[in-house]
Amino acid sequence: MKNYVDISDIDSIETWVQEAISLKKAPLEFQNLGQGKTLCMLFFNSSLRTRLSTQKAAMNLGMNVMVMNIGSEGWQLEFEDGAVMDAGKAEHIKEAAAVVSQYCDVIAIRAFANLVDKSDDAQEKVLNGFKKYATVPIVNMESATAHPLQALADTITITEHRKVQRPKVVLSWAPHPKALPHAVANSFAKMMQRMDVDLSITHPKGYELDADVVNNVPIIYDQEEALQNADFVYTKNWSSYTNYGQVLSKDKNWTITAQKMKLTNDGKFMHCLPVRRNMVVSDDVLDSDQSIVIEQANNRTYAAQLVLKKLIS
Ligand code: AN0
Ligand code: CP
Repeated sequence: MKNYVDISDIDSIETWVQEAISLKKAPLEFQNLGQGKTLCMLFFNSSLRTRLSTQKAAMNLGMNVMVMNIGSEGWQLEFEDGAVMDAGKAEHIKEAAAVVSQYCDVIAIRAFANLVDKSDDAQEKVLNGFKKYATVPIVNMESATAHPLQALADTITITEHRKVQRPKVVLSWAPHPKALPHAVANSFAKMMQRMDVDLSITHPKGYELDADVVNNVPIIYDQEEALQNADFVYTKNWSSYTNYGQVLSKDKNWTITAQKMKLTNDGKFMHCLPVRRNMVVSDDVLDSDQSIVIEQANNRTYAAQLVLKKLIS
């Protein structure tokens, strides 16, 4: 594997999940592997989990870590080929990516969707710019359209908590006051299609995800019908994909409540976090034993550790 930018970079999910679970049992087993190697994490957006779990993962492998909030502290980058740089942008991605590559062995990047122009976001200019011009491996820490480290942690978590071989997994939209990206939902939906699970998606009309992500997965517009007998309820807000980046509904009838969780098969509640309490999910669910969100966040470390281990081995 040259880079980890999408879940399509995973050759065998089953093997990866087992390898990650082994790392979780003995996190320091490869603490000499990263000796003298450096991870550089570049953030164009905020983060709690991704930043700390990826740093922890690198430290468990004995790597050095450099972190830069490049979006707020770096030079403004130009991504267009042949641009005449006579306006605000001070540095071209060609130099920036090549220069960062001089200082480290792996570059990890977070660069969210702008949610203004669909085709612009689909081009993944930041991630692909680094991929093209860096001379070291690239890790996606959530790009415009994908969050593959989250999806890997999610699949580890489901494997650990499943009570049947083929659990019923429901991806449910929930309300949120702000327009959020599709990346988490995209990578989760694609990941579940590669797993032995019975996946369905529920959301209000107008919130259909990219057809290339959904494929043949059933969409159920009635949330309560979708939740029947679910083993895992993966909740996430996203903005409209059709009316790109728009918030079409903040309907709290879609909030996940303890009452709704009663429809499930004693199902587990999942969310990538950060989560808005009593908007996306009610306190009584998040504070109950049905919630596995903290374990999900814990597994971010082992997902990142596995990816870094493969990239530096
Ligand atoms: C981001 C999102 O929805 O993509 C990051 C989630 C990991 N969430 C927020 O901006 C609240
Ligand atoms: N789930 C996740 O990626 O969280 P952060 O945005 O805090 O990194």
